[in-house]
Amino acid sequence: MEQPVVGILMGSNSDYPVMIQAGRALGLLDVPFEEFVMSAHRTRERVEAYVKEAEGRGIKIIIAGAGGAAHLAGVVAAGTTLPVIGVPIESKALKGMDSLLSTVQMPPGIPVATMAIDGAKNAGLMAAAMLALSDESLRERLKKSRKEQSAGIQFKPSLPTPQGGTS
Ligand code: RP5
Repeated sequence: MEQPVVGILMGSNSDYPVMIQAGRALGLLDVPFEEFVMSAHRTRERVEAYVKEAEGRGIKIIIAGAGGAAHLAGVVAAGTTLPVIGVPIESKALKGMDSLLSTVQMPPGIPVATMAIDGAKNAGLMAAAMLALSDESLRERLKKSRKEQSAGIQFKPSLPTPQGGTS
């Protein structure tokens, strides 16, 4: 198996239905990744241990998704100079506004590149775009997938078109 270059972390198993999208996006572009559940609050030591050795194992980018008082991405970013992409997960009480603000409002000095609420797919694509800066073959795969995406955007009427109408 290829050495993972992207680490996908999430605060809880309940985040997985969203965070799976990051892995799917990377997988479709043949970018090797690894995924773990660990929480800035509930398993702080696990997060610290992961962050400490990630770079040495060849990880180049970390994606961190969490909901509520979402500190995971910030805590990860505090422990490494690897780029960290944050995914605020939609929460029950505040619909993800808590997660978004907790992730995006990093004080100057420790950046977290924050995606939209539940924006895990874009997190995967952003990681791929960063890696593509120094990987020509990945850059070509990314361009091809953009072209395919564009070709798939077409008007598909869900209601009968009025007579004489064109689409
Ligand atoms: C956060 O709390 C997790 O990232 C998750 O989004 C949220 C709720 O976790 P569970 O109570 O579902 O485990 O730490």
